[in-house]
Amino acid sequence: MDKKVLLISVPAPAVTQTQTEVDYWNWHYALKSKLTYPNLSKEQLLYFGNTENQNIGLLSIASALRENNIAVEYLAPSVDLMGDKRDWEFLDKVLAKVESFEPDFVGLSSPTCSIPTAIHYAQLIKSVRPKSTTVIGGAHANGCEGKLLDELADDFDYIIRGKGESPFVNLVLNSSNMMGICYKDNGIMYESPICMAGIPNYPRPANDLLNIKYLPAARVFTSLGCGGKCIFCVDINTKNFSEITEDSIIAEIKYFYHNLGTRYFYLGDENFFFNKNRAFRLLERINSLELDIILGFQARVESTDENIIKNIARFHNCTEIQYGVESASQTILNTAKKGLRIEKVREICELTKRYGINTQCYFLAGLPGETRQTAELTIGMIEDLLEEGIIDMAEYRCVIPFPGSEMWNNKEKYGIKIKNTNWTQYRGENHPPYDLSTLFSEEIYEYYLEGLRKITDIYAKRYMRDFGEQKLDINVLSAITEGGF
Ligand code: B12
Ligand code: SF4
Repeated sequence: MDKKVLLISVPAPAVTQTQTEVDYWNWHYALKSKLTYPNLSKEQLLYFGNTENQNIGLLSIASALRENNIAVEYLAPSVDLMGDKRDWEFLDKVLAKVESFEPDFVGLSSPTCSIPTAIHYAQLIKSVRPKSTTVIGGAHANGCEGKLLDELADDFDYIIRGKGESPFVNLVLNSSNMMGICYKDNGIMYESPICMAGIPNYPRPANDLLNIKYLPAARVFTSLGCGGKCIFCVDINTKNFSEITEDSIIAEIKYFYHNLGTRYFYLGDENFFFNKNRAFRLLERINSLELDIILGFQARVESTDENIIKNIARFHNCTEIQYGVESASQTILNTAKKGLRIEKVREICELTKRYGINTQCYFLAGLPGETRQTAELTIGMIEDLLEEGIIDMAEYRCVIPFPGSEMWNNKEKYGIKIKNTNWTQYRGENHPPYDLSTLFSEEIYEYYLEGLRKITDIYAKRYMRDFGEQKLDINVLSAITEGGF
């Protein structure tokens, strides 16, 4: 009999934001709606939260399963399930689907903060359909080993670590190839190495499974990995930079444009300029499609230069480049293995602005070695760059030592004392679940809030100056906050 697989993207638990965070995100997205997504109407912006429906990892697995004639269904949150009701209404949907589809396997994709929810889902799925086999994968599972892996195996039948396409197919087809698949039997843990099967195995995500009709903004990867070594990173692809075929990227863009009304594409590669010639070729091809779309990119400061920016600027439809900066302290950057000279940040952002492209930079509070002085230095740098108009937007969060990161694996070396493994707390907007030898959790959190307050003040002044005292539409802003890039 043919096997059936249900794939579920487990939502992040709802958080109650402080007023500081509410204000910050409102002004952040008010600005972004003008600078980065100027082509999207109010109606389109209201559907922004649908980006959460796009779990590219699961959609790739779905594609691989289908190639092997395995029936697949896919469920992920969307804008019709926003706010407080989201958690339980999505769960209702999941359980109804389990009853109607009767899957043999249920695959759950979860970051660390959603693991308690994923466990709850797995238990309820088993109570509705005891015959189904539960499989957990994604960012948290990828980073688990030893005791954490053992604990995970108590709640799920199988754990798949690394790229999930081949292992999931092998599991469903009952293959003897157990690469990437871990499980516990009679109290004994069977652990297989993390699967890193490369790009030839990366099928185009099965985007037709997205259970939404409208996706005004979409993320498209053109490559995976970045060649970097940041100690806080848990991206499994980092060490193996790989490129997705150009034809499949073009097909994906056309699919989103024509079928889901996408008008903003975020080429979310960790480092879009890793292979410059390819990046330019790709942009030429996207441009020659002559679609009324806008593009945004993410890149590494150290891989960017004037020639690249000049080339990007030739395409009238690029509104934003995002750069990861993390800290203003060179010592902290060096400890974090960021591979970034701090003076390059100003230089590259200035160049980007000179060519008419908006800039957004990412910063972190609480990296190893953070002190009062370095936290203040970073906040001061953010303020200066924003006030001078060198960067347009800044995101500032607390760093989290996720399982699997170098920070997690070497806590003592980096002066990190984990306070708890209450996984729901493992996200950058919460009180950090750790103390540093140089700063307590509460102090890091206070700097995070102080940074947000300062950014918000500058945002508000800039918005008033450039766009006047327009009334902000709170519905639109909270919709973008759900899914903005
Ligand atoms: C795109 C993205 C998003 C998107 C889409 C998320 C989604 N559900 O897919 C949005 C913007 C919505 C998002 C939101 C969040 N994200 Co996010 N996101 C990413 C990002 C940049 C890329 C992920 C991706 O698509 N990669 C490409 C695909 C092909 O690879 P993949 O996801 O790793 O999937 C492969 C394997 O992991 C595995 N796999 C994945 N799922 C499953 C499931 C099963 C059953 C199996 C077998 C295998 C498997 O197989 C896949 C195919 O090979 C990563 C950073 C990164 N570069 O990895 C962060 C990242 C995954 N996000 C992260 C976080 C923390 C969040 C949020 C909690 C942020 C927040 N504070 O609210 C939310 C949680 C939302 C959620 N419930 O997933 C962390 C997770 C770390 C962790 N251990 O928890 C990451 C690693 C970034 C980071 N370092 O902080 N995110
Ligand atoms: S720049 Fe650093 S954090 Fe970003 S993907 Fe590369 S190694 Fe990971």
